[in-house]
Amino acid sequence: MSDPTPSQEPTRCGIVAVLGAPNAGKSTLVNRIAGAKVTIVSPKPQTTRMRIRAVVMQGAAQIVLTDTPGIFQPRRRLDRAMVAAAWGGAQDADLALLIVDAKLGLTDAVRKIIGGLAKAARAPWLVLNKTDSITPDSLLPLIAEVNALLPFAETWMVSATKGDGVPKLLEAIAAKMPPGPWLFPEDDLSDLPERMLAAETVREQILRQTHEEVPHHATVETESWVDRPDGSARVDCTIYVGRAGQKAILIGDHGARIKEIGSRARAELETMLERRIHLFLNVKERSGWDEEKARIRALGLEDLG
Ligand SMILES: Nc1nc2c(ncn2[C@@H]2O[C@H](COP(=O)(O)OP(=O)(O)OP(=O)(O)O)[C@@H](O)[C@H]2O)c(=O)[nH]1
Ligand SMILES: [Mg+2]
Repeated sequence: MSDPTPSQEPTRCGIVAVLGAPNAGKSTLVNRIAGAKVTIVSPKPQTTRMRIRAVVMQGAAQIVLTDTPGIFQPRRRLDRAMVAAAWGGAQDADLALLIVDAKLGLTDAVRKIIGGLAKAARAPWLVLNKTDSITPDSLLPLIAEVNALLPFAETWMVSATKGDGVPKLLEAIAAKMPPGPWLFPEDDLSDLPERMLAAETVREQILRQTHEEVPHHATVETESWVDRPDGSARVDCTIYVGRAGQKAILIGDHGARIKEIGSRARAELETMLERRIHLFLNVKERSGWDEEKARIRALGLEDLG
């Protein structure tokens, strides 16, 4: 049998929550640290709707990285469940990272999150992201401004898309993990079940290919997953939208948009799962789905009423 820690270094393990305002680059950073795509990314805010775990090995340390939904002022029942999932992630963590879009700086949304973090027992770390899109001399005033609100234990500057600063951040996180046994098998990169992965991959394409109100008024559920003897799988997903107009946009001229969403999502899934996928999408109009318990629970979220 092979020894999992040939260096004899005692194992360490910890949970790290990645928090911040919508669109700060949390999921991009999680994927960059994990070295693989575990969570969907889009240019639109409120992309991530649930907590998604990525297990990252760094020497004798296992880092259980938790991507969370962006924290914002919730209006819908769905929003409330998303924001609660994000704060829940912070509570369970050994270390919380606050990701801030350095270009946007200290917005009201960031101030509110800092207010929430101030109640936590452990001082979080500040991670200024998108450093590729700013001039470096704006960073020091921003760091001072943020730390005046709450003294962060450490401050890091990264570009999640380019990777600048990420290896050093990863090393520092690993060094901070408390001694203890690993919580997950080493090769257990993510916790997303295949059905959820399929739904999320379709949703990512909706976020990328449609605009205005459509992405935030759409949800995707995998209705059935059938493994075929030839190694392929037939996957049927339902997309719920709030209104007839949104359904029309999603389907597009002669079905062109939904076809493109399906074909890109299928290609992505085939790459991730390394098998052939036959993906079938069915669009349903369902007004008020974002207030429905069953739809919220289907996202793996806890309904708060
Ligand atoms: N220029 C630049 N863009 C970035 C960087 N990191 C992320 N982005 C972009 O920011 C947008 C949002 O990225 P996400 O990773 O989805 O952001 P998020 O914080 O997970 O967003 P939510 O899930 O909606 O809360 C995408 O268009 C990313 O490509 C970065 O380091 N530099
Ligand atoms: Mg995200």
